[in-house]
Amino acid sequence: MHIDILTLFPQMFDGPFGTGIFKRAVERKLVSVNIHNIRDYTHDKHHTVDDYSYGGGAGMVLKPEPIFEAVESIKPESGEAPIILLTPQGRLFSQQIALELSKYSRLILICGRYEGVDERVHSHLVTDEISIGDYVLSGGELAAMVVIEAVVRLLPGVLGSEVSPLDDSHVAGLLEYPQYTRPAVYRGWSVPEVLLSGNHAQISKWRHEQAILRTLERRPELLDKANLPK
Ligand code: 4HQ
Repeated sequence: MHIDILTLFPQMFDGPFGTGIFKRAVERKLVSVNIHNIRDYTHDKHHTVDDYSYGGGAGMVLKPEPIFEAVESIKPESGEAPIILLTPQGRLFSQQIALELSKYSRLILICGRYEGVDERVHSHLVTDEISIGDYVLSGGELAAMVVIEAVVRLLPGVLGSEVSPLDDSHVAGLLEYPQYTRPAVYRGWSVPEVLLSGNHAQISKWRHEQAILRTLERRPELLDKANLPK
């Protein structure tokens, strides 16, 4: 998969992309990323990317021209890649959407700043709008990183063969069961007996029950969508 990111703060991506699973995926050529500075697509001497909002009001709006031109500069080779804007007005990001995006060979993500981007970017350039949740960020960069991290780990070969992303909690529609490691007793708190029993059928049953109980207590609305036997 190839990912293009449009941003005014390219340095923000250095940390996450230079670490861990993502770095390894890039090294193994399972994913490639190109970060484009929106400011590079301005033509005036001050490299202006924002302007006042027509009609007045506080805050600046990102101008359409540099964003259109940045996308057009990468578009010739991009084919049917979705052009995704990170915005609180987008569809709420989920594991289901991560899976959907993981099927594309190419993604283009646009990170806004200030009070937002000119409406013509929404209406005539982007093909998808995604929100990572109902809270306000200062820019779309962290939201883009969240989306990319969730998508990239679904690409074939990115996780080791030992772990399947299809076993993850939100895939099954339930929260994760409790996990323990050594020591068996820590400060007087013991690991549940069944996990030390070596009885794998009983362990599976216990974990499934715990996952359901936890989901019922903390996120009951998830149970409606989970496919559980009667
Ligand atoms: N933004 N999920 C970028 C967000 C946001 C979110 C606010 C997007 C500021 C300029 N993006 N604008 N929540 O809060 O995606």
